[in-house]
Amino acid sequence: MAPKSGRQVQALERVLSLEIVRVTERAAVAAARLRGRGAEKKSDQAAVDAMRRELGSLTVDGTVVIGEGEMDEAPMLFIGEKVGTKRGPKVDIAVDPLEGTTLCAKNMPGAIATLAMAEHGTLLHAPDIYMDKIAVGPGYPKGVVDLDAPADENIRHLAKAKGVKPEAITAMILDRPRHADLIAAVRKVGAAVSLITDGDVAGVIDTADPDKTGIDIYLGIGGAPEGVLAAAALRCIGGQMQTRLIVDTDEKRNRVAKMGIKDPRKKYQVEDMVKGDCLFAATGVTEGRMLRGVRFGKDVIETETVVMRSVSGTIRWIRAEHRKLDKFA
Ligand code: VTB
Repeated sequence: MAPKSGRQVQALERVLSLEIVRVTERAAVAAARLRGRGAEKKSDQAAVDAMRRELGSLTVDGTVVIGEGEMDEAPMLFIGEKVGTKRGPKVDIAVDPLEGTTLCAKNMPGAIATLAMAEHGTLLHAPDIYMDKIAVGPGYPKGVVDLDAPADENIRHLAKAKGVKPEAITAMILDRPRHADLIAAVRKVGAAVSLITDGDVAGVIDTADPDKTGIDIYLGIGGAPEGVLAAAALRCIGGQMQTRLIVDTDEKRNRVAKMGIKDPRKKYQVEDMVKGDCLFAATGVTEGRMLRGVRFGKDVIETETVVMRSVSGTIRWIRAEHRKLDKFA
């Protein structure tokens, strides 16, 4: 097939940005039906099934590169699974059909259904292991913070660049014992720590709009798949993020190598995790700061989705009222 012109590709992409909204909407509604039921696995599976069904009708020749697991575990939406009608552009797809399964099971704020799509071969293929992360929003000089610098130094540099004292900086961190020293270091320099129980995709995105969210920096160790999804969002809205996979066993070294990663110690920037143009979408499952949760009315289901395009930097908030409810059956 003759290569498509830049304009054709852009047009396709524009259409796709609405199409991927449908995908995250479906997953969110499926998961939301099981909110607060204490059923992590069941709600995750419902989101996966719904997302997979909807991905099947997308006009793309897609490959899942961040998914629900590695091929030998044979889940749905496994890494390497082909999705779409195979007629459209060749794309890489990263999915987290239910980011925050625990949040959903407990009906706590912040569970989302999320997906990123990028030109084929441009998304980092990361296994489901831990990743060390640091992220700040747009408008700072490049390198204002560094994954390898001590937390107090990063907070001081960020405060200086923002023109405030460290006391005026708030860092978001996952509330885990592994972060005890990090939390102490951030507090020692005078900054505030905002702890979350789960959901660091939204946590990283929060840094993009500190005036609204009150979050200046994201720090700490979370999932690598979530890291790549967050990087796709930052590629669209701006901001800086550095990450490094935590490869501390031979088993992980093998999995990383199998994904084609040559240097497991590599420090990734946003541009290394998402090398080309991308789209990102997330729909709220439970109520959250970033997105409203799914609302079930008698004859209407309401969803709220954010969808972003890196090419234009446009961020759209799509509040949908669904009236043909059988599509969610
Ligand atoms: C991380 C984080 C996710 O789960 O994967 C976390 O990136 C799991 O951390 O956003 P633990 O293994 O310490 O529980 C989330 O918070 C939700 O999937």
